[in-house]
Amino acid sequence: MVHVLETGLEFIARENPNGKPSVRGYNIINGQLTSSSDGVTFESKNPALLADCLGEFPLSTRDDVHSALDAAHAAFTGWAATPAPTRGQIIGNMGRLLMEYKDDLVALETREIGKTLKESGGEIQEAIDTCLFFQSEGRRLYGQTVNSELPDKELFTYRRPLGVCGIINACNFPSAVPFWKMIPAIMCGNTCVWKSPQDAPLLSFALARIMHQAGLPNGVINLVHGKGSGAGQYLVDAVDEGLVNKISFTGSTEVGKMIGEVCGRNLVSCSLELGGKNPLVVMPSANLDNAVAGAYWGAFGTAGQRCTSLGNLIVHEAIYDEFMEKFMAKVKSTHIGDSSVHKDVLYGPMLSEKYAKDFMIGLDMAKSSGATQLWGRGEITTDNQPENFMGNAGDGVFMWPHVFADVTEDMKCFHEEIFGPAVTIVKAKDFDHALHLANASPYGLSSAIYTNDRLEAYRYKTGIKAGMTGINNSTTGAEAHLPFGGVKGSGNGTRESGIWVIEAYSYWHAVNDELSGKLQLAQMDVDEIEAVEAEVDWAQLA
Ligand code: UN1
Repeated sequence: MVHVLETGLEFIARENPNGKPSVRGYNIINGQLTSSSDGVTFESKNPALLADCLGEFPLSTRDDVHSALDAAHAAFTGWAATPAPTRGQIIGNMGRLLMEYKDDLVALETREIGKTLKESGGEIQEAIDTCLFFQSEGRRLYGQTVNSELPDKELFTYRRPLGVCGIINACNFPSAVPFWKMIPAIMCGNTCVWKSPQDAPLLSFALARIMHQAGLPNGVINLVHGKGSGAGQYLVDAVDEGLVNKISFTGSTEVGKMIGEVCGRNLVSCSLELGGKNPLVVMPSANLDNAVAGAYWGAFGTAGQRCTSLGNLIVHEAIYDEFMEKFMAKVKSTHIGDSSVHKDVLYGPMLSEKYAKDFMIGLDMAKSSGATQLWGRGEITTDNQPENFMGNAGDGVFMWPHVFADVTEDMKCFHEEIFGPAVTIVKAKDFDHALHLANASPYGLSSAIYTNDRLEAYRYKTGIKAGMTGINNSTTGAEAHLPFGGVKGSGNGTRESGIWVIEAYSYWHAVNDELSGKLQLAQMDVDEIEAVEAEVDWAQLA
């Protein structure tokens, strides 16, 4: 049965320049719309048009987070006992509802975080793909039957849910990533407290509401809005209070390490998807136009605000000049603007003013590292705009595309992620040097190589230390059924997506069923079969 719900949102009086409404947003705790316990709110603003306010949302308090945790604990037993295929059916309903509302959600995502409509479309599709994949996982969620070493005894394995999961995601993938986390979590029978990203509360609310509309029982997913240092921190603190059985976090390496420490000292499982300085190598045998297209998209698509965005572009010296000529021509032609108004822009604004501020700090770091700034002049303003900027620069937080060349391994900007439209370019002497450079940053999320030499591609794929590698492809483009995640500073080895993520949201329960009616001791009561003593000369047959 599908429960049809009103959005539950009220419009608030506000004159947005684009005529769009502002709403009073709510947390969703135990299926009920609630405000923060002290009534304090924060605003969500359209980064392409800062005067456009999407609404006011509860700045959740510690009490609110605790209410959400209480609801998740209360719902756990019933949800864990719900047959997995039924849980899968509800997840399937979610996917179908997302399809039905796709166009509206795409427009909302673009309004709230400024991604192009095409990219928002790709992202909602990734959430749909995740639902459709895990709908049928609900019919699998297999355990095994295992042979015992003793007679009249059976062994089994079962996947069991962990309990209450704290979900904290970033706003650059505000639909796909929380679905990557919560869909497998609930499919395995867990319940969740979801701390929405500070810069995407309205979209998060819509998604959580749609999850309930799909038939999700109250309390299985509880949404709390707020800031990382507020609601996010309260959720992490709750690990120390024994109220959380799992944290799944996507965000910075610095915060990820802090979460890992808290979880570690409590022996609570955590999934950490963190930063990256993703390398892309271009070798002389590559199709250069193809390599330029992949590097350009990797660096500047999504305004460089993907975890998988290109960081270090490593170009073999033999084709450096030719590659750079083509690459820079593309960079200089970049169309930038608000995609909900201007078609065919490569990228829109920064995700929010906060991301814009942090990006400017990253640019200063690159400059003071000693790199050569080939292109880019910081924030786009009315009197500082590139040729193909579309719209009014002062309306939102837009950035030039930036290219830093002559980067070397000893520079800070070689090692540190710059979250935004900036690429650092390194020249390589030969393949071994390129592979060395690709491995030399502290991260290991995504990586790529453009080459038409099969042995080189093989050596790159076996020599690179990264969770993901593209061959003749960009650093981005994960699909919903492949494992996503990194090594080194990019995470703690857990994976999102596909069947692999199930390990992150369930534990193995080994059960033995003794049917013999007596106590049989493993290892000790096992019949020992000795090999027959015989002198056989096999050499005779050779
Ligand atoms: C992220 O940046 O956190 O592969 C997720 C990609 C997307 C997912 C990125 N499908 O770039």
